[in-house]
Amino acid sequence: GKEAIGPSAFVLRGFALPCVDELLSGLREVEQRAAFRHLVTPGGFTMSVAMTNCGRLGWISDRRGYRYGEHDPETGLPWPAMPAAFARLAQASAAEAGFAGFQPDACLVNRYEPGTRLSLHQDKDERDYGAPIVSVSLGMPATFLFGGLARSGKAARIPLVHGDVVVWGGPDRLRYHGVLPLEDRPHALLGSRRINLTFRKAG
Ligand code: MD3
Ligand code: FE
Repeated sequence: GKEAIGPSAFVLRGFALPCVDELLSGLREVEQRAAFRHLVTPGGFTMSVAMTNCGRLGWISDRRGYRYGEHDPETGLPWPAMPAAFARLAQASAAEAGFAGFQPDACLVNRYEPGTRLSLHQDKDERDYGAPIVSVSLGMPATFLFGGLARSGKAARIPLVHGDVVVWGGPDRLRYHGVLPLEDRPHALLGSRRINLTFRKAG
């Protein structure tokens, strides 16, 4: 099923379920080479979400700002390659939502624990806003906040569970969004964690 949550934003319920095993083994490879870490914002706050990346470009934040780069600043090594199962799912999800030919060069991996939240923000660090963004939810359920083009507007609350995929593009690409603090509702495979894979064309 394809649920529209905006003019060009869709939830694909359970779309990732057939490839969860492959995604989780890909994730283990990625986190072995590039460990999860808590980044610091330019304002000096430590993010409650732990992050890592795979693909050619990785998203990072530090006191100097937000940006994409080819190397993990912790190790100096290139980010791990995007596992084939990640790239296939991202492309198939985008196509399902009407964005044929999506070729992400960046996958940000977010790890949430009980109490972790992501405050309302826009994704503005990518070069080309023409490409969609694909997000895959694994593990504990979360409530996603989907606002408008201004921070002040009222945000819709969208429940996301293990296996759900969301695709944003076109006029919805710059909408404010965030994640409410996670409740502790342990998941059979992932325990008290939520993993979100966010695929982007950043370069
Ligand atoms: C809505 N992560 O890492 S991607 C992020 O659950 C982020 O970890 C969310 O927001 C998470 O920046 C899910 C959701 C997302 C990405 C881009 C969007 C939602 C969006 C662009 C426009 C509107
Ligand atoms: Fe975001």
